[in-house]
Amino acid sequence: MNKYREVFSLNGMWDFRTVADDYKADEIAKGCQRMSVPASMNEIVTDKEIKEYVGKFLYERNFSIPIYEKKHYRLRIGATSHKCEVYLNGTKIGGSPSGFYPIDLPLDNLKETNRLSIIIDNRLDFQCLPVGNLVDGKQIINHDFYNFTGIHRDVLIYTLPEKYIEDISIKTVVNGDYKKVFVETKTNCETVSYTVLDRDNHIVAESKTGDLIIESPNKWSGEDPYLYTLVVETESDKYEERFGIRKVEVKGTEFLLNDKPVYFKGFGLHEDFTILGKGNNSAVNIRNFELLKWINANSFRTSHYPYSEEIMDLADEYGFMVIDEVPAVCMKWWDGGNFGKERVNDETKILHKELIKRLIDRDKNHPSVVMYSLANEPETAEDNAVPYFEDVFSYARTLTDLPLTYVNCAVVWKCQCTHLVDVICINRYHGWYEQHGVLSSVEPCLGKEIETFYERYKKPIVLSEFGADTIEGLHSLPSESFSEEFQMEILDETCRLLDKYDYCIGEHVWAFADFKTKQGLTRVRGNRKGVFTRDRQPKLSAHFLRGRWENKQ
Ligand code: GCB
Repeated sequence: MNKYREVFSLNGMWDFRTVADDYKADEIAKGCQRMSVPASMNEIVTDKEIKEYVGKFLYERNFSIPIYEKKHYRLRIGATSHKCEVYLNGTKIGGSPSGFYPIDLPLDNLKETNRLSIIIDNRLDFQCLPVGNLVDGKQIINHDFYNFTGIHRDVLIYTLPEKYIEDISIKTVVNGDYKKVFVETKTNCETVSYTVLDRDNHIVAESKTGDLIIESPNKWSGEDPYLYTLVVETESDKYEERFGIRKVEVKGTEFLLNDKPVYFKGFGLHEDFTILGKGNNSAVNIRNFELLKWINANSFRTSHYPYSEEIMDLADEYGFMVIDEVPAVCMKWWDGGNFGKERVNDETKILHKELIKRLIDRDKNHPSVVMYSLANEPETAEDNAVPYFEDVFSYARTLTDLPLTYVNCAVVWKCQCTHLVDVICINRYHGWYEQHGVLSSVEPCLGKEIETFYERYKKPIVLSEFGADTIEGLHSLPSESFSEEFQMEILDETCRLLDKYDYCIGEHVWAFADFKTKQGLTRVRGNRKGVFTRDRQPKLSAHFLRGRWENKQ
């Protein structure tokens, strides 16, 4: 919001109900209950049928806002899960093929009072991301997080002047002196000017062309996440975008930030909290970042989908390096034949590429994003996975200079796609899913695989998931699985192994906090591998990691 632009929030109470597949939103819905936005509905409702409903849901509300002539009105929905259609006063105005991404639509023909209807479809099949399976209307979910349904991020209306700034891309040139900044602006305005403000709001660079020089610039890093503000102003519009100056490079077996090697310390996270589900919440976001800081982490992965823009802003501010992941999760079903006509096919790939582009478009100006992850645990042992990922990776490389990876679960002896990545990220659960409870299996099994990965590819390796389900308050001496002691010991055992290899450049524990999953024999109220509980209190291993990461460089 500024002198040219207004923003109206449509967050709060909406009407809500399940609807039939042919529902068209052409009249005011009857039989609704109240529902909060942003939030998932699943842990709010008390009716089991609604909580577990597979199909379409209606969210509806009226709104009135001031109408100015000569202004564009746009609707911005941060994300719904999953697909959605949007109706204004009974007319369809757009939608989204996927959850986790912003939807931005023109709002024409506004009346004094308007009815906004959002129809969400929570079904997932092989042409969706995440991938799911639908058998005779029955939803089979194989990914290990609850299939939350709802409007998960802010719903806003914003105005634009007649001639406006549509997009800003900021490129900092970090060869040599780090001084140059190039800005590309998409706009139908005639005169554009650029000003860069430092952290104390002093002007440090000005230009009419978008090429700027900042003398003695401050770099963005974990220790000092220095952010500049770029102000783009035209004859009729203005936009402020923060950015940081930092250089990211993979050189040999090192991951360099501003020419210094970094070691990734942190977690795979989830957007997940009690009652709210996947609803964005500032209080929870800040608590998460405070805990990440407290535990001496320096990075995290947005497992397994793009997180809210508020989280990305906080990562810039707090100085966390982010591995930014697209929602390509669950391209591995145990019966095989994942990549081919019947399952993950060309249609899936078109969406996959579109979602890579939209993530990079959304997050390109965040200094915190240091690498993109193009999938989590696809079945890369299959022959058909090779042309699929060759195409996906070469497309992504046309969109960004940042390093790329996907998170691997195929053993080194079978994986066929590791040649595509800049950093090898592997998820391994020795001592948990393999040789359960046997801590002594970690070193020989994981060690052998890490060494083979290195011998074959000579690339840096991050252990992007490892851990053990742990019930807080459960203690055992000597340790047994599910106890707080066991979790601490398995993390200790694994981390000490990683210390042996200088080409291992990071450890991301699974997971930051306990999170909700579908019901299952191995899930006691969800996945309990959190180092923090679901209400964000530390388990024993949090204290262990805090000490380890304080000293680990
Ligand atoms: C994995 C998945 C993650 C699961 C985790 C587990 O490999 O990437 O989504 O939650 O294992 O705990 O099983």
